[in-house]
Amino acid sequence: MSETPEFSPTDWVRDQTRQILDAGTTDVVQLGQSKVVLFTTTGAKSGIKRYVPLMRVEEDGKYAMVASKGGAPQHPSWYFNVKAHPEVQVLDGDVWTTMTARELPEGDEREHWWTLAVAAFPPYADYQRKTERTIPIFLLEPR
Ligand code: F42
Repeated sequence: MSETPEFSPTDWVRDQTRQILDAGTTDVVQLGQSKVVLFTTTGAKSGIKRYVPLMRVEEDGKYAMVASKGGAPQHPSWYFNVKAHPEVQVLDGDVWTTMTARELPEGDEREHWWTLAVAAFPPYADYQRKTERTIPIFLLEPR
């Protein structure tokens, strides 16, 4: 990548990101039984590139980014960054791929990906119960 992305200001997220980059693979980090992938995003206002680790929700080479932020009342900052700059990179295992993200509207496709997301990481269901917002899902397809 041409420019070195910034790390999260949150300690545990920064530590997991560093573990992945040091090992060169996402295989070294899990939350419980669930796998993690590493994205890079571009700041909506700043244009700054940042690393964003998220749970691995994948099907047929497509990925979902689930903007759960632990069931917080507000969307994570990266949600606005991906809306503004839908081209993201994803590291899954030791392979980086460039993808284009689009937010899924309410409907069958979103339902399908929400089911996959909860199967991949069951706490997402608790996070949705905790918050009044509908947790956004981006679908990512190879460019
Ligand atoms: N978060 C999730 O939402 N979903 C997941 O599935 C998930 C899994 C996961 C697995 C491992 C792990 O280590 C972390 C995981 N996280 C997951 C946490 C995730 O990586 C993020 O830390 C979390 O979602 C919060 O995202 P955030 O973007 O709100 O993070 C804050 C702390 C942050 O980094 N803020 C920055 C800052 O400097 O304060 C970014 C600010 C920013 O993006 N500014 C934009 C800009 O232009 O530069 C403007 C944004 C705007 O509002 O327009």
